[in-house]
Amino acid sequence: MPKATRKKSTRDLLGTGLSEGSRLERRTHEPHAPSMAIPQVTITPEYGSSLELQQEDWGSTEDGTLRRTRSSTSISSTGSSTLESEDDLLSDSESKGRGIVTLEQLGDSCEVRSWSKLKTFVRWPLRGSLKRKVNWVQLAGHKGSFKSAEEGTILKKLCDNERQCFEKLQEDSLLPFVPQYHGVVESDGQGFLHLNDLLVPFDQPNVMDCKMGIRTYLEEELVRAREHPRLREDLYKKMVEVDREGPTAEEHSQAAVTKPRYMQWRETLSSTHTLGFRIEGIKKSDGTCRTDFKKTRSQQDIIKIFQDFVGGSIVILQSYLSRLTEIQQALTKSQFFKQHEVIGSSLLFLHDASGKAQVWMIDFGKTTALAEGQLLHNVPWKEGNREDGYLWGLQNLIQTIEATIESCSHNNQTVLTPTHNS
Ligand code: I3P
Repeated sequence: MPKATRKKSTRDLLGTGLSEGSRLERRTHEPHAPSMAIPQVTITPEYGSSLELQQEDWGSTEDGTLRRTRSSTSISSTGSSTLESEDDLLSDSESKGRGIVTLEQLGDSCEVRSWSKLKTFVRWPLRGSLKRKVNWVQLAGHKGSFKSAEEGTILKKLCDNERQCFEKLQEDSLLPFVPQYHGVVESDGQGFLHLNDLLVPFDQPNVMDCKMGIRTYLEEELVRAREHPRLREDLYKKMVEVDREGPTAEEHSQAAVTKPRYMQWRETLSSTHTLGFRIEGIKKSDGTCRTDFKKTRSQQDIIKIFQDFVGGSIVILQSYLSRLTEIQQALTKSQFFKQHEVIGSSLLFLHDASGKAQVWMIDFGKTTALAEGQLLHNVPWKEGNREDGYLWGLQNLIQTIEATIESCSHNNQTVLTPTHNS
């Protein structure tokens, strides 16, 4: 394997910390909108009796279309770890993954052996006597997808589709809003995207992952589910954990559901359908993590969660608002955005007690190239039109932050000017 060249980036938002003599062998790659009616897509599975549970992921073909692979994944984005393997810390027992988890309980207690799908990594210094240093936890997403790297950077399991996105983004107006990309590296025989750790500039950050768009699965997944329906017991279990009434009688009798069915149920239950974004997970500086937002749908509920997330700070909300507005403006200029369907991508919110606040666009594993101008990003999705609702969701997110600022101002006024009864 040739020693790869490192791309020096002029952008230094978060610092790279790449050192010579890295143990990583490098490869050559361098790096209020109208309400939207969501048509229900009918899946007509030929329910079979054998339930084969497989972990599949999306990779891309040379022409840029996505295909299922077994090795790549639409995972996220940020962090670093001193663990040898994140699986040591996090694994599959959904039953424990529903509520608040205190990070101090991590490590040997295995309290968070809980989330089978873990997306956003959060670096977090843990207190207490752990046998080894643990400074990571994931909020959501695919487990085992991240590795530690040189200081200030992380390795994210290679998904070729995401690699292509990062490479195209290097020349795009969205560049200041995505994690700095240092190319592809190989470690222990596996490929990884080498990215900046977004948490580095923060001291005990508060972190929130919001998944964007009105749709979280690809149209290709629907087609596949119709042609080759695969029943999944794990998704059925996740469904009944949240809502016993979720599955149909037939699904109950089979104790399994197809993935598009599960994804659509998730979207309808949460604010994905009503607002075009949903909260996936929150880690607060007090050490708690919440991932129990599957039923969080109304704007009022989201406002309360945002308010709690920022501790009522209008300054932080205003920073978030201005960053989101910058992202919105960059999206309108972006060639990349004009030419891609953006599915399953998140906005990562970060702030700390100093008042520093940032928002980053992350997770491009399911972002697919399309002909320029094919998508408007703010009109309803109908099977075949590929619309993702990203701009619509962003506009609603901005409005929700504005409403949260109003609500915080009102609360502050109430505190400052109590009513006096004479
Ligand atoms: C998961 C979530 C992930 C999805 C995963 C779901 O549900 O929707 O985005 O992975 O599918 O199980 P939940 O958030 O309720 O845990 P992809 O985005 O990669 O499709 P999977 O189980 O097939 O990995």
